[in-house]
Amino acid sequence: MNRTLVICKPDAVERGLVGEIIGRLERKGLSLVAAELRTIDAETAGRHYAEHEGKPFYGELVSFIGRSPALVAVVEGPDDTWKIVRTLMGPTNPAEAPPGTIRGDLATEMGENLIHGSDSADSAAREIDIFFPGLA
Ligand code: RTP
Ligand code: MG
Repeated sequence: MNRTLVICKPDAVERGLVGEIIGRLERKGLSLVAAELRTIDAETAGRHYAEHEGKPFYGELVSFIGRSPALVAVVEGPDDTWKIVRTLMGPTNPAEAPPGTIRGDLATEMGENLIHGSDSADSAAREIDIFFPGLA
């Protein structure tokens, strides 16, 4: 089995879409290994989004991800589970995300795109270790 990190971002919790989002992952055949509602502090957000440090949207991103509680989860499935989650999520910009994807069906804005999923096997291991040490 293979694991990845999923975050139902603050907008998803605020809009009451956590069940819808996690339900889509579960219906696909993936399972929850861990899940916790938590307000992500700036230091943790900085570690999680380290690859984006220095980019114009970085400050807004860190502030958004910590503005209210998020549902942080470890999801398990077969090989390359991170890729399965990314396919279900759709592209970063909801305006370009096709219908049938989480972002395509449920979001309109780049800055409020509901869900984070690790973007590689290495990212999945690194990110799980930030939020749930030992679970990767
Ligand atoms: P995420 O990490 O949150 O799962 O999203 P992602 O992989 O689809 O996109 P990524 O490139 O990692 O960007 C992280 C988040 O930063 C915001 N962003 N804004 N204005 C922009 O050009 C821009 N680019 C990225 C998005 O909210 C994206 O989810
Ligand atoms: Mg990303």
